[in-house]
Amino acid sequence: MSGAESTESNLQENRRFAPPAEFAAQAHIGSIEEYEKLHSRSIAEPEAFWAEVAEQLHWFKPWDKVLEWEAPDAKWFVGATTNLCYNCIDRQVEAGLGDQVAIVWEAEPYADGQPQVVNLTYNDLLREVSKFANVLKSKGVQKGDVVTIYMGMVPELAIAMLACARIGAVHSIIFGGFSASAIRDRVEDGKSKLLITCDGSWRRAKNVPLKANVDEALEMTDLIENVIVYQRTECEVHMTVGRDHWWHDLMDGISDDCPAEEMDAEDLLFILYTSGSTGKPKGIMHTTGGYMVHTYMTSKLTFDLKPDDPDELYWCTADIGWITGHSYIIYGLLPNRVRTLMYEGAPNEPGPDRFWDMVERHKVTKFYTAPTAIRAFMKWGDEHVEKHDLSSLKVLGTVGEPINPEAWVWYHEKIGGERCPIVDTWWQTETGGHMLTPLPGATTTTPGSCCRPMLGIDAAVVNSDGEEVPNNSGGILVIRKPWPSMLRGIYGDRQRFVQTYWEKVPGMYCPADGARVDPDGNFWITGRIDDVIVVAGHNLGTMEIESALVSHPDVAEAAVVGFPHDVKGTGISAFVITKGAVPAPGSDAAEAMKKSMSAHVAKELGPISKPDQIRLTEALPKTRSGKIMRRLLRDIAAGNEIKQDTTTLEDRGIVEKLQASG
Ligand code: 6R9
Repeated sequence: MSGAESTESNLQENRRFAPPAEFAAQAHIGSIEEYEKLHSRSIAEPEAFWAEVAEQLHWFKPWDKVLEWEAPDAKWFVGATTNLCYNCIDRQVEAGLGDQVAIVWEAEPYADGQPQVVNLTYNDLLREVSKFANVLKSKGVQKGDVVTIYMGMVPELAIAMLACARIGAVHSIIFGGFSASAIRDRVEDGKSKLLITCDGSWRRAKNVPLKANVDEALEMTDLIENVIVYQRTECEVHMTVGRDHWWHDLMDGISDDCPAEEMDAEDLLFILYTSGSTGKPKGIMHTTGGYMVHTYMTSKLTFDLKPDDPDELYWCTADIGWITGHSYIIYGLLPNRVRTLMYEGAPNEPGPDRFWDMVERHKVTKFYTAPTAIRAFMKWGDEHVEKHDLSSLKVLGTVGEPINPEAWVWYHEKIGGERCPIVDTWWQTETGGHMLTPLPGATTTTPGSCCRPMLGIDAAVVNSDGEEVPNNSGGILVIRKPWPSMLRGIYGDRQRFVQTYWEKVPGMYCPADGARVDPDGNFWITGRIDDVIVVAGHNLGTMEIESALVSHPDVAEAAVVGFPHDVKGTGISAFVITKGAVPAPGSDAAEAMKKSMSAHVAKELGPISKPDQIRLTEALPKTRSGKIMRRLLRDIAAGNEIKQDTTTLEDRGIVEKLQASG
């Protein structure tokens, strides 16, 4: 089964799954009629609708106006002040609920066969976050400064980000799987002067050398004045005197009194980099008030969160280094006063049942993961699932890429015991929170479709003139009205922001995904319409991988495309023109060269960008005007028969050669 086949078969998909009556009866939104009524009103009267949601949160000063909109610039909750960290923590403490658990953390590796689990209450968080906020201040961090965070999945990562939000510093979190040059690029783009990291992080019982990667990055830029190092794996690290400080030394004896800064609703909360279709990653900007309101509401509705149920335990398996972790491990969850589970390590360590073992031991109620993980579990075998009691689960979610119906049905049967509604959530780093998704108590789902727009979201599928296309015809997905957690820009690049998102279909937000709407009004995402590929749920720019390849000494030119991959959804296929003679296909020299190129990409960009296939060649199929025929490369990579017209090719023999070299 592959991603591409699934798109084909989706047109025939006709299975329907209604929410179980018992679930619907207790849900925040319990019928499709109720959803439709609320949705229509949210589109007709957006300001009144969002104001009612915002009123459920804490504001130091109320807004004068809900929305000021002049495309592409939105200002939400104009004139209001608030603090997201305050809404995550202090509010619960002030309501007398400080002893309740906020974050449950499970470590890797398992010590003595017993997993180490840490519970952090709202009181614990308030103390630790306030202390660390004072540490940041003591190092000169001020409101508006960009703080870079490059850590593993330890509670201190949550503490660090919340501490930034508390004092109004803008965090820029870098996924721990990225390499030194990615750190350098982001530090320089954000002009960041302080960086927080760990000595190392645990993944599959191996130490990931985070601090060593930072050291390498900081040899390439001198912007960073202070590095704070949290000790996790106790691996050997080099500490540069005057620049590097241990987290525990700085926290020792510092005051735990640090009131939350009053932030303007439109003050920058964080930047998070996402791949674009040109080489350079985009620093997506999110601001305080709107992002808070949207992630709060969508967490509550999509997962039907119940703060007053003492058994409620929500688990999103993403890394906090991605938007999913930002919005749906921390910022959307804590204001909902629901326990959120964070885990360190990998889905198959210590065994291929790690997730199900965790669900059983912790009695997880709401579970959110990616299709790529689901497909991996399918492949590893049902026996790892069947030995665990998963009866605590109530809602299952997916995010990151289209889910093929087979994986959806497996998730429904094997994990959800045919009783849990599945929410297939479509959204992006740029949208901040859920945009298209079923609501678990209201929506009759169909495998592979992310169903309907979230409340307040005006989504449509249009042609390039912005006109809606008929049902079941493919088109461009657009969002026609502003929403609170929309990106406010690309850090330092106004022009790119306007061009990337607002010019394809004038006046509407264009996420660069293709889609269609079926006759029931359900949305189906058909894939990216730009040069971004979604690999194992991660956005990768093909251009970025191409530039990494070209910086290898043996590479003259490279073209990268996606191809259907059983587990990752999309795999990475690279076509490389070598500088010297092309080694014979299958020879040791060819294999060694490919290996060295792969390792080079992993080093430049991180292991997730490593090509799954490399074809070494003396030429690439190009049109006479010199354009690489990417569509043709996609077919070759997928092993498809070439049906396209290749008459415009400069050298037609090249296609056969490439097919033979795969
Ligand atoms: C949250 C996140 C965004 C891109 C997006 C789309 C793809 C995400 C999806 C989905 C189909 C879903 N995508 N969720 N495609 N169905 N439920 O993943 O953000 O990393 O920015 O990626 O991922 O192509 O445009 P981000």
